[in-house]
Amino acid sequence: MSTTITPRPADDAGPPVGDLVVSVVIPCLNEEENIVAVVTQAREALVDARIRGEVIVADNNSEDRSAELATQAGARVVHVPRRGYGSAYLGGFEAAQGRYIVMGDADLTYDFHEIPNFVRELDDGADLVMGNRMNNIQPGAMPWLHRYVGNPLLSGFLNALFRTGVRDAHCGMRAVRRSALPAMDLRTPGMEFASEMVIRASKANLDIREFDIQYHPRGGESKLSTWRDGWRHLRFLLVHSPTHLFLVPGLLLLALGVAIMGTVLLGIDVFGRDWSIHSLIAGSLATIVGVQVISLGLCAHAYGMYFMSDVDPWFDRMRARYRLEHGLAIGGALTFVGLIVAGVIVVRWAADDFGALAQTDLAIAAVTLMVIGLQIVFSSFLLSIIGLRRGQTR
Ligand SMILES: Nc1nc2c(ncn2[C@@H]2O[C@H](COP(=O)(O)OP(=O)(O)OP(=O)(O)O)[C@@H](O)[C@H]2O)c(=O)[nH]1
Ligand SMILES: [Mg+2]
Repeated sequence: MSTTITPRPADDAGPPVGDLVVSVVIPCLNEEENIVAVVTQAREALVDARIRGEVIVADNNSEDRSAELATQAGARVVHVPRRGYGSAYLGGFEAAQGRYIVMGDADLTYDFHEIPNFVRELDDGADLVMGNRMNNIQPGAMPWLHRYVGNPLLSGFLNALFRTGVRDAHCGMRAVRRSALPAMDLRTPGMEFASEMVIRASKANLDIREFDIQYHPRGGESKLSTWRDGWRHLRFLLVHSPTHLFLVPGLLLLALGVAIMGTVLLGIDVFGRDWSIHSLIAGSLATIVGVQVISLGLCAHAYGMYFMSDVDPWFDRMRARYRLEHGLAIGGALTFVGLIVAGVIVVRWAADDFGALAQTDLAIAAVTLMVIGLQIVFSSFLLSIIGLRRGQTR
């Protein structure tokens, strides 16, 4: 690489001029025990590797001397008013001037001498390069719960939903091509920022790579709250995947409901039992909830597409093929069939001289059809309304 060293004096807090290759961005909240060593190591790593770079510390008004010490150690300190790991990075990214951004914690858990390895991958065309800590965790570096439960479960769930191929999605040491950031459109303020980067890079079809790094015990106090931050990651995964949050459970419920109702209404013998009324009510409930949840999923997809530029190819194809009128026709037809079934009940009742009413099976079927028909009619309108903003109503 044809880069030159530009070591800066510790008291120079302004941005260096010229074409910078690497901006090391370090989020920092009350890390006065570590920050000098971390900034010094990052600067040394740049000098040793003859990479022209800068070190930025993104601080959220640390209550200790972190910001002052970071400046003294030669970092450019960016004060980010909004609290949070993600907010700190977003502020740091805005200030960064390098072609590449290398990210790492201010707690001595990562070795900034890895910088050239990240740069090599980026030079080779990668957009996002992830460290993978899981094969090299030093004793005492990661609690048992995080190592064997939290990280594998959350990374596994992330890959089940988004197929990113990244094995350690929460690794704090990573590097990104600065010009790839607009495509990633990052926005989350908290620790879930780590997941967001991986998911958005994958959705934007960026070149993501990963290699093994060491993970060392932390100096100072952890800012990670296992349950709160674990939940924030999980919540982020769920709300960014309407297919898995709504459509998969909705379709399963619908299939189950229809199967149960069909079995009872057609009098199919299962285990030689009479599965009558109670099963039918359960089947009806599953059918209605299933349709409702699917409708919510479609609306969530439409919202993602029109308001978040989050386009799922199959949803886009479906949107192109189906119009509001298709939904109204399907919903209207189901409601109509439900009304016919209800009419049959009334006719039979009349034929029985309005005697005792005992057509519960048919009544449940009629009500179910009418409910899901009306749900589909109104959900179709809602889907159409969500598209109004961009004049995409269909
Ligand atoms: N500016 C800023 N930095 C933060 C905030 N929360 C955490 N950090 C920094 O982000 C990095 C990651 O936080 P850590 O506490 O190390 O969390 P972790 O790496 O997931 O877990 P441990 O290293 O085990 O504590 C550290 O450098 C923190 O100082 C925040 O709200 N604002
Ligand atoms: Mg850390």
